[in-house]
Amino acid sequence: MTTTARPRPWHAQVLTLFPEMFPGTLGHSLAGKALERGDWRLEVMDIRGFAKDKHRTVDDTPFGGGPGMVMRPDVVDAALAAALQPAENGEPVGPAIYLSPRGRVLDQDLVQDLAAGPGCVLVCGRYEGLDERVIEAHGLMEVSLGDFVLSGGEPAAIALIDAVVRLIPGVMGAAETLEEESFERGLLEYPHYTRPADWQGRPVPEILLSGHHEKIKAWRLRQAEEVTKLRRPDLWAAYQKRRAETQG
Ligand code: 4FN
Repeated sequence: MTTTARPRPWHAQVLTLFPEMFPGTLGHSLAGKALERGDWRLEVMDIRGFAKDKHRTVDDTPFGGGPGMVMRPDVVDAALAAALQPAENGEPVGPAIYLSPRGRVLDQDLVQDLAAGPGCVLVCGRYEGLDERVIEAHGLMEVSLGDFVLSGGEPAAIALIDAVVRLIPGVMGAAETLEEESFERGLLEYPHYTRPADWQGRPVPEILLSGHHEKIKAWRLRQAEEVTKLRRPDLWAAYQKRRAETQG
C-alpha cells in the first residue's frame, strides 16, 4: 500500500490566558467538522504555563502608574518562543499576530493572504494588553476587528480563524463557496428570500418567481450595487475603482 503525501494543514496557534475559550464556536458547524477531519489544526497554548515564579504571575502594574495591569514581556516572549519553535526548525508557521485595537482592521484581503499561507500565531491580550517591548521585539503584526472595546483578544482570534478556515479547500460546501462570490467582488449581498412566497402580506419580488435566470442574475447584481452604494460608500468606491481598472 502507498500513502499520498498530504500538504500540512493550515495551522492556528493561539496564545491566551483563557485556553478553555477554544475551540469555542470553531468546534461547531463546518469549521468544527473540518477540524475533526484534520483539514486545519488548532493549537492552544496557555500563556500562564510560561510564567516563571511559583505564583505563575503573568501581569504586573504599569510603570508610570495608572489603572489596570500589563502582561509581562518575559512571559509572553517565552510563550511566543514556544509557538515559533517549528519556525526555528525550518517549518513555516506564518505571521505572529497580536489582536489589538491599534492594529490594521481585518478585511477579506488579509483573510485571503493568511489562508494562502501555512497558518499563524495569534496572541490574545487581557487587562491593558501587552508590554510594548514584546510587540517590538517580535515585530508582531497588529490586527483589529474594529472600533469597540473588548475584554480580551480571544473573540477577535476566533473571528479571524473562522474567516480564514472557511476559505480552506474542502471546509465549506460547494454552495457556500459560490455564495462567496458577491463579497469577493467587493459588494454587499443582494436581499434573500425563501418560502412562504407571501408572508404576512409581504410578497417576494416577482422576478425571483419568474424562472428567468439571466434576469434574476441582473436584478441581484443591481440590488447588490444599490445596497452597497447606499450603506457602504467606502466599499462602493473601491468596487468602482477596481471595475475601472479591469474594464468590467
Ligand atoms: N481590546 C479602544 C481603545 C482603547 C482600548 C480598547 C480595548 C482587550 C487587552 C486590548 C478591541 C477591539 C477590537 C483585538 C478599544 C481587539 C480589541 C479588537 C482588544 C484587552 C487590551 C483590549 C477601539 C474603542 C478606540 C482592550 C477603541 N480586535 N482594549 O478594547 O483586544 O482585536
